[in-house]
Amino acid sequence: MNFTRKDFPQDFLFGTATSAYQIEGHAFGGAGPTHWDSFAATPGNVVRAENGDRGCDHFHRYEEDLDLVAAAGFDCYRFSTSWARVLPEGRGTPNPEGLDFYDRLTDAMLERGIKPCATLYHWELPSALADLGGWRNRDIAGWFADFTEVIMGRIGDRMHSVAPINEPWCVGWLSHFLGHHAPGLRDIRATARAMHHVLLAHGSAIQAMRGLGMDNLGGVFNMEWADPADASPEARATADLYDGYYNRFFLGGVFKKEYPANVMEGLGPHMPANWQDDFDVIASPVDWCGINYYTRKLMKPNSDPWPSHEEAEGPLPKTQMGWEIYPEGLYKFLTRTAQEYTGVLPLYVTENGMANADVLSDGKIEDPERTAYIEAHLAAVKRAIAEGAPVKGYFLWSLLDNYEWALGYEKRFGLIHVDFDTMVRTPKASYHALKEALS
Ligand code: GCO
Repeated sequence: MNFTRKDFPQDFLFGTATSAYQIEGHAFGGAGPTHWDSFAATPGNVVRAENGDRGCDHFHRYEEDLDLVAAAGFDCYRFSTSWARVLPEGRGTPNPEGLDFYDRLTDAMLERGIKPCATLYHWELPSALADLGGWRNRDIAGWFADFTEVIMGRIGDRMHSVAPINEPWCVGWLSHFLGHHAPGLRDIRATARAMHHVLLAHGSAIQAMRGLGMDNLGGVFNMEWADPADASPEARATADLYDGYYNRFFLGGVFKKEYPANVMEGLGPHMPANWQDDFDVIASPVDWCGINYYTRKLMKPNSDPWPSHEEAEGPLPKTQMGWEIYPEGLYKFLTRTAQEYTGVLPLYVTENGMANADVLSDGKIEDPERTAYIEAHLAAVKRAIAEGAPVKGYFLWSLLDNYEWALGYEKRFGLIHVDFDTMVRTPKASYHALKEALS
């Protein structure tokens, strides 16, 4: 790497991130069924109809995995708690094996000197709640607050930081408008409700954790920079709308108690009754703001109904996901978020990384592309800090190659290669480079 720890402020934290369903092995330990399991079992939704039954077998191998986190020199580990592992029916009686697992996982981090950074929900909704309408049902805010109390009642005393929901845009738009993620809906009314209820659930969980006496609570938002595909005012407006429903809707709700006007032109008629009355809960004060950043999109108009736009092919080099590599976007988001939404509140890059078609040869994986990606994005972070953005940490996505949702097990995001037949872990060259930079 072309940097070391010393290039960043002394209190700057380096971490790596994973999520429960992508690595644990959902078939183990008495977890209940989720909407991802039924989504994946439906033809056409997921590559080879793969699911998270085995994941990376982290449920059994978490100690080995945390040894690798510690050996790399990371300060923090960002993990998520599976709602259906803790409450197999979504509500009611907890699964003792599930609570015990997160308890052991937490202690295993502390024993290794790693700060536990939890996310309460990373996309696998218990099926029993999906049957009741899932994110379309306003009651989900209360169900989620109850789940929050159960899991944080057990491990909350040892958390370094907690965020309720990973990437509200994915829970709302990607899953209910584009239909790419569970529950796979393509319906604007469902989208408007899910977008609002996910923020109501976020605020309700923050309040529940304050009630438990917890602090260092935040929100984790994914952001994609949007540029117009050409110089026309129409293309500019489509990029602004993409920015509106992708980025500004969620920041606006949580930090300004308002949704962007260009987004409400489309979603307004489909919002749940009296949505304006929910902002006091949605905007419950948080202690930090997390940004997950991967790429940007070029947008142009089309003749479809609202939002009447589509992506154009971009000219920049791309990752295995087909995503353009655009570190400048991370710099822009860090500075813009501080200036327009969060002020002096600490910012964290809670996810950043790339998928690469890594191959194991002679027991080694050479992934210079990933090393370059990390260098370029950390340079963008440094630039933002130099200009006054209060960025306090960076989490690499991801520790392990894992289940990349609708794309199955073939998109390799890990610092560590996983052989999905044998479950053998092999650190890649980028892992070794990062370890040296952090030592
Ligand atoms: C995310 C994702 C991860 C994905 C990653 C790459 O939080 O964005 O939660 O689950 O694996 O983003 O697509």
